[in-house]
Amino acid sequence: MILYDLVNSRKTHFSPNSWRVRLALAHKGLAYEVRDVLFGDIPSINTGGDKLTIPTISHNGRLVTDSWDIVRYLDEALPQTPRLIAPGAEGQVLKFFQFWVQTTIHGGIARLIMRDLHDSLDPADQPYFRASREKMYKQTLEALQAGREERVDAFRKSLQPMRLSLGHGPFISGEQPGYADYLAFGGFQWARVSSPFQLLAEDDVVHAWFERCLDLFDGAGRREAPAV
Ligand SMILES: N[C@@H](CCC(=O)N[C@@H](CS)C(=O)NCC(=O)O)C(=O)O
Repeated sequence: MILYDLVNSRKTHFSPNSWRVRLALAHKGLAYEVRDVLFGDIPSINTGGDKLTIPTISHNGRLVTDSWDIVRYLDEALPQTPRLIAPGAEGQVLKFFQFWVQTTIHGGIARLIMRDLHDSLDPADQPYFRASREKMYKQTLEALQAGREERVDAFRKSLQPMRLSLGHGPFISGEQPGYADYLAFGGFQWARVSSPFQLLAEDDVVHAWFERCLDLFDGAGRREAPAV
């Protein structure tokens, strides 16, 4: 199995959508080889076919892109490994949680660290990243990140559903971590390796949960050095 993953100028893996798949692969006990790419390399992964995004995996000669589709594919193709997305309604609720992560966690974090993230990228990727993200957010990266010290409290408040959930166990998924944890983890790991900005207060249960997640699978997340 090959995982195509983005690296920044420090060769650190920062993609939030890849981190959820990395922990899913570890949860399933699957070995894989990582192919480091820059944003500019993504079109060369699949010259003939559809446009891919990161993460993409190659398994038995087949390319699978999109984190949700990758985990579903692994659940189906390797049924002897622990299943991460339940069939039916339960899986649909997990998909809803993915949308919450995308809008509240990724959307909130982007408005706090996007300029730092840009600066952490390989210089070859920076012009593309700036142009595409400024088009997406309809403002400069500097304007997007401005005033973050005053805005971080609102972001922390928006995480209240996680706090309520973590009142029932060490992980969002309960006593043991599951795909909901890996979905949320990806966003915080993205911030951790891309920006020195302190997103979470140290006495927040979300902070304690994130530290627990960094320790999972022999510290797979912690091995990636934080931004300084
Ligand atoms: N729905 C996709 C989103 C993947 C995605 O947007 N990945 C980003 C990197 S984190 C990407 O490949 N961006 C390509 C680009 O901006 O050109 C998933 O969850 O895998």
